[in-house]
Amino acid sequence: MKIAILSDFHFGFGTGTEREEDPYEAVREAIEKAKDSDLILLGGDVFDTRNPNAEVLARAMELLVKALLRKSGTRLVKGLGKDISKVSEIALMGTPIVAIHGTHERRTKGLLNPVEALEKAGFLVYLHCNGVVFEKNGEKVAVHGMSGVPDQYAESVLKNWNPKPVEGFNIFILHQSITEFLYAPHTLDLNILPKGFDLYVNGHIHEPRKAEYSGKPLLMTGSLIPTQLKEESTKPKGFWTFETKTLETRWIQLGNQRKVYYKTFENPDLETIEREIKKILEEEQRKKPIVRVNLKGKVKDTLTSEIESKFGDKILISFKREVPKSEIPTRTLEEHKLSVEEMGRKFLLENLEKSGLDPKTFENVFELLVEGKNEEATERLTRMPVKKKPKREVKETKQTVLFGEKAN
Ligand SMILES: [Mn+2]
Repeated sequence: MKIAILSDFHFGFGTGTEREEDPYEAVREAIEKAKDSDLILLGGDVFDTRNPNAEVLARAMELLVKALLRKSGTRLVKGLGKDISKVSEIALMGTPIVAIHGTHERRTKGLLNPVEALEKAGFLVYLHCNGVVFEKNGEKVAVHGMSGVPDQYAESVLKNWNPKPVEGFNIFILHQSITEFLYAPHTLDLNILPKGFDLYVNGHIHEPRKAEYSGKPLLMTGSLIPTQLKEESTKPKGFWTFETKTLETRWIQLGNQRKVYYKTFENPDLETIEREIKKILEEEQRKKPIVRVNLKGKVKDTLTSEIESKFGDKILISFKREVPKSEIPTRTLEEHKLSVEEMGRKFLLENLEKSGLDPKTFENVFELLVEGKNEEATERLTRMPVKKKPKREVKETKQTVLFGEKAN
């Protein structure tokens, strides 16, 4: 079978900005270019938020249905820990789409995440710690999927699930920060992944890469649009196709993309930056390019606004100013790439930690609060064990003792 492997569409990213259309345009092109595939795999972060609005949902469905309307001859024959009688016939009438949810769509237990919602509506087959087997012309392909879980729990979730390859070609798909490929506070050691599968696929990491795990190909899907702007984000976006019989792996690059530039300047003056931006504008640009400007050292206060007013209509510019550690970091909301909801989540986590409450439970509590389920949230909070001595209190005690000694 020929399998198209795509991920991290982030539908809804950039809503209300000039980049609003980017995820839809990228996915439209990708689905068009994947038209000869027998099966489509989505590695999570289909949506940018856990509660996409009606506009975003409608546009996502409009694009996904294009694959469902394409005949493929691929049949769903078996569920592996999944009741396939609940999968809609609509999802299986053309080229089937199998998806897991990512970090951006994760919701607390009992609440429907948007990828699951798409399964219910008949647009795809959703996996989380289960699998499905497809068949075409006598060839069987099994997809085993683990949706995104907080990285610190990934190992125990995997252990509980304990997936095993079955007859046919076996694909293992997940959405985690894997140590070798991404820096994050908690990462997953690649070696805890189960062995014996024929192909490993991981979403989440926005820079595509082909690697190996226990002698088998491991594909980092990469995203279809750049979200956080890093040096690696300057590489063109695209997706993978994989041929199960020949193991042929191909990278399909998208054509109609916004170029991304990442420039660092040390003690810059306006002219130096202007010269660089003009060079960018001389290159062929189908869409307004994204330029990330990193400023180091001495920077005139008015510099960024001067550049904005000169080039703001020709490029999408994003400044990052590196400040010495002694200064207070001036990170903006935009730089954190946090929505208001994410900020709320962050504040609640910080407050829980300060109160000596177990922050591991914070996600559930926040979700319940967002849903207006205040009673349940209170109940969970009161059930949480309080740590014996929060670190902060210990420090304060020491300081008091010191002060007392001096006073004496
Ligand atoms: Mn992502």
